[in-house]
Amino acid sequence: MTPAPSATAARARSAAPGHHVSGPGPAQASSARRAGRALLKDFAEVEQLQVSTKGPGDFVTRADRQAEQTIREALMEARPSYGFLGEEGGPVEGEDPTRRWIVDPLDGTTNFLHGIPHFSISIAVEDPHGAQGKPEITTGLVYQPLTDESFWAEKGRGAWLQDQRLRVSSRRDLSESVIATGIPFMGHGNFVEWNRIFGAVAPEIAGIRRLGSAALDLAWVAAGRFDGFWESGLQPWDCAAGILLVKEAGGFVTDYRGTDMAIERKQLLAANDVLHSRLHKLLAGALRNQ
Ligand code: 2AM
Ligand code: CA
Repeated sequence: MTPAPSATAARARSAAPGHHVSGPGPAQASSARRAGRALLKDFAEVEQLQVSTKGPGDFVTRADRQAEQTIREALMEARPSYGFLGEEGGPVEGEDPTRRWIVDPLDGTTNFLHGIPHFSISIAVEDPHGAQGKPEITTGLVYQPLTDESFWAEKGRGAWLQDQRLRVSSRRDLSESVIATGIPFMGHGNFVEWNRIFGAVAPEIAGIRRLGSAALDLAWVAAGRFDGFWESGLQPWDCAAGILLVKEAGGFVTDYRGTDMAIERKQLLAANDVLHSRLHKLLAGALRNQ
C-alpha cells in the first residue's frame, strides 16, 4: 500500500523559532485583502444573478475593474515610483525602472461569473531588467479571498502559506501524481497541442484537474497539493506570482523546451525536479514532429 498523501499542513513546516517571517509586503497584503472583501460581496451577488435574465456578465466586468482600481490605488500610494502592469488597464511606466507591480485582480473570472467558488488575486513585483538583464520576479502573493489564504514568496527567502513554509510535493512517481492544467477555450490557445500533451500525460498519472485559476494552480503546486501543472498562453499577470511561489518552494518552472523562458514563451511546466523531468520527456515526445 502506498502511504497516505501528506496534507499541506504536514508538508508545510512552521517557521523555526526565532526565524522572522516578514509576510507579504504590507501594501500587497492590505490591497489584496481590501479588494478581496469587495470581491466576496460581489460574488454573493453573482450567485443571485445566475437566475436573472440579464445574467451576471456586466456586473462581473465592473467587479473585476473595481478590484483592479482598488489594488492599483493602494499599491501606487505605497510605492509611487513603481511601474504597473494589470490585466484591466494598460501598462504604466514608473519612475523606478527596476520595479513594477504585475497584478491580476481576479484570476478565475469564468468561475466567478458562474458562481463557482474558486478564484484569486495575484500581485507580483518584477525587476524588468533583473540581474542578467532578464526580467526577474522578486515577490509574489496569491490571495484566495474565500479561504483567506495568502500564498506568498520573496526571492531567496522561501514560499509561505500564512506563516508556514511551503515545499513542493516530494512524489517521484507519475502514477501517484495529480497534475493541473488549463485547457484552451473559445478559440484561444492551441487545442491540438494541448490535446497531444494530454494524450501523453493522462495515461501516466493518478489524476488531472482543471480548476480555472492559473495563479492558484501554481500556488497549489508550491503547497504540494498539486504535483505539477502545465498550461500555455498565460499572461504575466496570471502566472508571475505563482512562478516565484513554485521556485521558492523548491520546484522547477520552465517552458515546454525546459528553459527558463516560461513567461516569454507563454508555456509553463511546473513540478518538483523529478516529476518535472518526467513530464518534460512526455511533453517533448508529444510535441515532436507536430
Ligand atoms: P482570468 O480568469 O483572469 O481570465 C485558466 O486557464 C487561466 O486562463 C486563468 O488564469 C484565466 O485568467 C485565463 N483565462 C482567460 N480567459 C479565460 C476563459 N475565457 N476561460 C478560462 N480561462 C481564461
Ligand atoms: Ca488571470
